[in-house]
Amino acid sequence: MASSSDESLPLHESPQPATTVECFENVDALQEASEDLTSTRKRKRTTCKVVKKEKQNSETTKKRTKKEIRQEEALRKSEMESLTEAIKAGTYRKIAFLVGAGISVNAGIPDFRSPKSGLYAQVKKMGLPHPEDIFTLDCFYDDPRAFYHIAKEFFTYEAHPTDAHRFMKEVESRKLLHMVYTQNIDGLEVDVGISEKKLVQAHGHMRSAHCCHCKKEYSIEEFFAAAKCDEILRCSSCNHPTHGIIKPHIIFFGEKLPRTFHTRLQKLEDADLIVVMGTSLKVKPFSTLLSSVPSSTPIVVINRDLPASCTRKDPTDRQIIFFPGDIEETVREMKGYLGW
Ligand code: CNA
Repeated sequence: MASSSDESLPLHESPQPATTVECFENVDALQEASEDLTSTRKRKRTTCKVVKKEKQNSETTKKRTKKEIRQEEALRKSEMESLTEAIKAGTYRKIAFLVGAGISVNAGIPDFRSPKSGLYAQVKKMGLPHPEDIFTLDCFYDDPRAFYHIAKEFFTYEAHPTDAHRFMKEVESRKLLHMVYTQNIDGLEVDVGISEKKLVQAHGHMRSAHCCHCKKEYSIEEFFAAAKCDEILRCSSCNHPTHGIIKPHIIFFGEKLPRTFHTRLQKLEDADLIVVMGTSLKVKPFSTLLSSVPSSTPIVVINRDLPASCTRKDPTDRQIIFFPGDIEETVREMKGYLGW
């Protein structure tokens, strides 16, 4: 299912890194960007409002007739009813979630690719031509300041699980959860209480850190303490001049995914329902996960837009049920139908 026409920068195909100078020159701009973000958060989580505005904008771009809207609403209602009736009837007992940054947007953490509010747009606006370079080892070794800055601004913010996280936990509490495969590094799945054995944090997490050269472990508190003072934490053990830098346990573009991603990959085949939430499915190899799902397994997509890899003409006629709109609203609607 992975689209060969993906525009994004796949995890195992690193982008051409920007020059060191480009990274350096834009640290001040990033500072300004993050000041913007802080005031945005102060103004009662305006991120969510921006997201809503974007939603309205995209909806008005394509003018739909009243009849079309009524038809869409009727279809949504009937699909929501049959899905939730099937869950209530016990048809699906092994539900697997494939999730991404979109489920944490309502917690105040921007995603990558939303056109205005996404992290890439905010960083790009400030003049960094290739924002994704911040997440490459080449740029990190050249100048870790940009990444430290982003980490300080976006991941020290105290975020709490959203309704989407709570929905997954509810599914687990009702013994219907098969697995959660997340691309998120914010750890909100852990905070909401998803058990470790049911969770794959495919792109790592921000709970601990290590030296990129000798792998010595450091606490995330040490990392953030340095980041907050705009200092770079270097390894006191190996003192390696270029690679002895402390980085959280998150996976950069081009790095290997954690072992659990590979060892628990096969479990996806046994799921009887797949729910995709809050991801553009543009980052490989995560985006290829759906290809290991048998074509008889229905896929539910809860997202503002349908990921490109889900719209491709599927010769197996896979059933894809798409609930467009805000994730939080959709999961609340679903819970209502489920009577949870
Ligand atoms: P992405 O490419 O930014 O896609 C996010 C998707 O969510 C888009 O399709 C949006 O339209 C959709 N979306 C955002 N908000 C909403 C909403 N409120 N309602 C409905 N849909 C919404 O992000 P992906 O997760 O697909 O990309 C994978 C990257 C993002 C991974 O490498 C992550 O580590 C990385 N990331 C993680 C976080 C985090 O941990 N919270 C934050 C930013 C980026």
